[in-house]
Order: sequence, then structure tokens, then C-alpha cells
Amino acid sequence: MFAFRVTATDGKARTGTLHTPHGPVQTPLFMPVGTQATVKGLTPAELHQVGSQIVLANTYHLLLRPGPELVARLGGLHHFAGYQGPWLTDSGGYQVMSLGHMRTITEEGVTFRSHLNGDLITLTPETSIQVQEHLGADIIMAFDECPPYPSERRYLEASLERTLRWLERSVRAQTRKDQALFGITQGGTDLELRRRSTRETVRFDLPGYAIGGLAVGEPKEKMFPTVALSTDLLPEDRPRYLMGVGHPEDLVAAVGLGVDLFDCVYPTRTGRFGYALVPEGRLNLNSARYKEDPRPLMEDCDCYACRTFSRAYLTHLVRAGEMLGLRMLSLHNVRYLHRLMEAARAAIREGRYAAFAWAFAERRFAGHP
Ligand code: PRF
Ligand code: ZN
Repeated sequence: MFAFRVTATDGKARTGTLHTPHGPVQTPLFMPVGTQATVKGLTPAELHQVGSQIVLANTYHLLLRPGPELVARLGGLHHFAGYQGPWLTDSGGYQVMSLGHMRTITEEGVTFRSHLNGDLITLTPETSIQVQEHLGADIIMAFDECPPYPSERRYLEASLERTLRWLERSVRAQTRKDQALFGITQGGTDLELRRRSTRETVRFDLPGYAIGGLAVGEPKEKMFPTVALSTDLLPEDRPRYLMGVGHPEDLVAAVGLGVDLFDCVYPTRTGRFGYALVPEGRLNLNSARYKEDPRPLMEDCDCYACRTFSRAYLTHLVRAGEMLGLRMLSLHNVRYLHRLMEAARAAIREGRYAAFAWAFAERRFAGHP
């Protein structure tokens, strides 16, 4: 049900198809984040139109509100949220650490106060999997602990060992056969610990693996060697998901290292802050710089915003605080990342990924918007 077929490789980069109960998806793939079971500001029809293939939702948020039983009663995420394509849910551990108040980690799980009403809540591997079974995503994530950066080696080690024990409990807790459970590696950027975490995680023979614990503030020259080590150790026939990574230049580099899946709030969040992604970087539409610019955000973009509106009009909407402006920037930004991954897939198929990455870097780091 979750077959993953690599159809072409170019160096370490691969392109392929991941099958899910709600249809196949093409990798490498960027997955937009729909924390509250909605990609902020975009309808399912718009997601479809910009080429989204999987949407990510968060256990932490949906556990607090509206509650997993309610979502289950209303047909799971696919029906509740009206998006019929594949979904992925994150397990909640990471969001507890970044959003929860007064959290304590024990062997049992993580106890925290709800940021909504102060209720005391405990999330364990068992409850995380149970919640994710209620939500009904196609891909669910093991319950893990993502240590902050920097953390002491002793802490990273204890945390990765605990994450492995939690993985075993997550696997045991799974009862549905129509959801793929992905394991998550930890170990920070300590290569020896990351090697241990990856080797032990792979022993569970899961349908996919995520590289966790990165993009938490470490320098890029520590993140990429960790990604490279991880993709060397992960099995070739399973999808590899680099969690929380979403800047265009990081996607291009990580695809070159053999990563297949990504998620990040970056395109939608930066859009809501008034920024448009372009090959040279970002346009800041809060500024007056483009207020009389008749061009679209991006000359060759096929998104609705670029086909319909000028930079001048979008600048007006953003500066006036109109919601259409922020919606259009999110739409364009998500489309931008999907097109970037489409171009990466074509380059891999045609054996020119290195040239593609160089051309991208040249425009991104030496180009003028
Ligand atoms: N674990 C989980 N979700 C995540 C991460 C992680 O380590 C990251 C890492 N930045 C993003 N989202 N479960
Ligand atoms: Zn566009």
C-alpha cells in the first residue's frame, strides 16, 4: 500500500513515486504545513491548483482543539478538512517542546499545559499514535524528542536512546494497517550519535524514515554533513524525510544529498509576513520599492497571483493589510516550492542535477531581483 519506487537517480539525488491510500505522490516533494488542518488561507481547490501533493497537520494542535475523537467522528482529516489527497501528521513531541508551557519529559512521555486553556496534558508514544489513528492521515510519525541546539552530548545521547524506546512503543501502539508509520532519527549534529540513532532506527524496517532534530538553529555547515551521513545510512528503497526544512536553497542542497520529502511553514509564514519567494531570494512587499511596478511577482510563474496581479497591486494590498494580499503571497510561495521540486525531479530524470543546482545557486546568491 505504501510502495516507494525510485525511478531515476543522479549522484545521490533520486526521484520516484510514493504510493499512499489517497493516491501516489512524486518525490522529491515539498509538503505544505496545515497545522490546524488547514494550510493557512488556502482552500483545498487552491492547494490542488498549485500542485500540492501531501498536506501536513499537527497532532499537538488538533489534540487540544477540536479533539481527535471529533475529527474521527467527522470522517478523519480527509473528510473533516475537505482535502482528499494524502495527509501526514506529525507526532506532537516537537510542537510540545516549541509551544507547550511548563513541560516535563519523563520516560513515560511529555506532560505540558495547553497553551489554550492551561489544562495539564500528557502525550506519550501510545497516546500520540492513538490520536494520529483518529486523525486518519496516510503517513503518521513516531513520537520522538527533538533536543534544542545547542545541547550537551550527554543529553543528546540520553534523548536519542529515549527516542528509540519511544519508537518501539510507537510501533507497538499502531493498530491501523492503512497508515504508514515513519521513524525519526535524532542525535543532533553529533555524527557518531546520529550514526547510532540511524542504524538503530533502520532496524525497525519501517515504510519510511525522517531525519529529525535539524533546522533548530545549528549552522548549515553542521546540518548538511549530518544530512549526508543520514542518507548514506538510510535504506535506498524507503522515502527519506527531512523535517522542518523549507528554504529553497536548503531543499536544493538536501535533494542533492538524497532527501525525498520536506515540510516547512516557511512559504506560508513568509507570505503572511508580506514576502514573495523568487529565484534571487525574496521580494518584500511591505516596502515601497515595488509600489509602481507593473510586473508580476515572478516573470515565468504560472500561479493565479502572478497571472492576475502586479507587484504594484500586491504591494498595495499588503500595505493596506488586506487579506487577499497575504493569501496571494502564500499561494505564490507554495507554488514556487512545488515548481522548484518539479524542476529538480526533471533534472534528476535527465541526469543534470548538478548543473541544475549550480544554476539555482548562481541566481539565488549572485542574482538581483
Ligand atoms: N521531530 C518531529 N517533528 C519535527 C522535528 C523533529 O525533530 C523537526 C526538526 N526541526 C521539525 N518537525 N517529530
Ligand atoms: Zn506566482
